[in-house]
Amino acid sequence: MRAGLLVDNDSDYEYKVGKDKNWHEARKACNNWGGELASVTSERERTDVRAELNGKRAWIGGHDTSKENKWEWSDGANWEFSAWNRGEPNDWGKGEDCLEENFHGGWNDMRCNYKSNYICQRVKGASPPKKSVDFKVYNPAEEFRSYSSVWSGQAIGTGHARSMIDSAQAWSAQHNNANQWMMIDARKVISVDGLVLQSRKSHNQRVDRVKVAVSTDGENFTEVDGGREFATHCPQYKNRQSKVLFSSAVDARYVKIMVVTWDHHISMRAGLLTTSDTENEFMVGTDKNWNEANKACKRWGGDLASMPTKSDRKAVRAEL
Ligand SMILES: [Ca+2]
Ligand SMILES: [Ca+2]
Repeated sequence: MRAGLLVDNDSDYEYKVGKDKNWHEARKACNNWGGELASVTSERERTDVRAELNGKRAWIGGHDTSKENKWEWSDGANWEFSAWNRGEPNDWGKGEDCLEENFHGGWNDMRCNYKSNYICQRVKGASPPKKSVDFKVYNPAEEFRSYSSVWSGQAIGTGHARSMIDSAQAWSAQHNNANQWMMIDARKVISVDGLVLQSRKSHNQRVDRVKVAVSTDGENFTEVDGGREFATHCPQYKNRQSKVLFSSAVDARYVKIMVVTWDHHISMRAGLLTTSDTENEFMVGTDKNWNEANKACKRWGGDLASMPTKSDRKAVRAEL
């Protein structure tokens, strides 16, 4: 089973061979086609891939760009098979961090900027994804985030309980185990296309794989893409944002990001990718006590107005 993709039957994949791209360009071309550089996790998959290549050297999805000699597949599949040539990988010269097939019959690590052939794989019939530029990053305030546990039990919005994209810290869990999660409240039901993620700003701590569950009411949660594990591709020590796209948009107000694997410590920052309008809308009513007003707002699909920031208060006062 390829952990990075939904299906577990090799015959559900199709391949495409291209040429004259470096590894990163090749990966992008595969993404634009709706797939990834091929991952090769068994002798049988290798036979399929080599049949497509017909003897040509080509990039496949393996790389050790996150950490020298820690090889991984760009589609998130587990690294559980290899077919290195004798003496490889050797990280020759100024370094070789990308994987090619059919170099003298086997695998070779090669410098990633080398222009070569490449082979993509995708789930049969998958369509090219919407461009991530079509989505905007929605980064709700710290007040609208909650956590399974927080380092030192710090309060929401302080210390290690700050998970907004570009926050000075990151959410760090109290415990490192696979029961940890963080949740973002979008404040109303929106269409969520995926996540934007960052590792912790200045420590070698990140989350590598997550599952996602969503809810419109905060009580009944559904796992996105049937419980698929998403590779975060969060670079270490970096502020660079990394995007995770769901196979299709989901309606959600509450988005729960559940940690599966991590590096050093569970730490992450996150926002939502959406095409929805995320501005608040308001409704003003009359003649109710607080409890009645609260109920009326809930029936309308919202809440009594909160104003965690000055600009929120300004918007509310403008309505009144
Ligand atoms: Ca290397
Ligand atoms: Ca090499």
